[in-house]
Amino acid sequence: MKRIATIQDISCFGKCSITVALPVISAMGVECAIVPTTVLSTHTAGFTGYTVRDISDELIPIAEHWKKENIALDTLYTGYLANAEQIDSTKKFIELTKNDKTMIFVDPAMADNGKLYPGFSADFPSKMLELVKIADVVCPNITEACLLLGKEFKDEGEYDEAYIRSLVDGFAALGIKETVITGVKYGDGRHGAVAYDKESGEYRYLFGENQDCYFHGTGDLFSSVLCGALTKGEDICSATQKAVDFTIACIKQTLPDKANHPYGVKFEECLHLICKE
Ligand code: PXL
Repeated sequence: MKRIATIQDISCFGKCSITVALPVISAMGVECAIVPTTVLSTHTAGFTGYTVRDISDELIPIAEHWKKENIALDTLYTGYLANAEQIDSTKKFIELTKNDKTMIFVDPAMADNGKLYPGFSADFPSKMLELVKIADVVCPNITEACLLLGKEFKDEGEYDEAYIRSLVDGFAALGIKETVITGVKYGDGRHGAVAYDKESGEYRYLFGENQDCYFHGTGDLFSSVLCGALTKGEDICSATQKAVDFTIACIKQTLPDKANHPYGVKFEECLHLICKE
């Protein structure tokens, strides 16, 4: 059985980060160890007055204990991190717990729709870039890719394939082996992700049907499926297609229930789609 350790926050309510990664990765038949960095009453997008407790001073003691126990990790998967200090601790955690075969998977979850999430200052992306640079695989959305690479953000309808290609090339130039750009929508109804494998030079579009709506937490669902499938040994194209298909299935499952829309997608009712055969 493969083993992933994921380093991100616990948002007690709101279906994102660890509360998504743990069930999704487990359903895929991969062990998911968790390293919580912050406990929040809810996520920060759309709720106000949420509570926040930083518990990242536990990261290094946890890593040192795991090292002593010789806990071998196939993948280290990082998601939302709340501040620059957590990025420093996460880098140290990775350094202490990885071995030569561990895949470093970084979802630089910090922004969407052209804007940083609440609470991040403008210099946060340059700090996140330090983590991205040590990754084997990254899966930013277009906003995150632009902020990390210092490129101009273009909204849906304003970009073409050459623009998306320039983002992928930016990550390849940093030495990252596999890049997946999420949330790519072309005007012809194609909506999905672009995957690039530096070694083979293969560059592919993996599209699904466009769903004209926004749900919080779908980025975390996407990256959890992608990370789980890559850890199981799937190639980047089939792993990305699996993540696209699952995310769309979860959105479709939720669409008819309008009252529930602010509370994320009903991924629980779709887990059977990714269950280990
Ligand atoms: O889904 C990313 C995410 C994770 N965790 C917290 C968040 C967000 C996005 O806003 O606020 C706490």
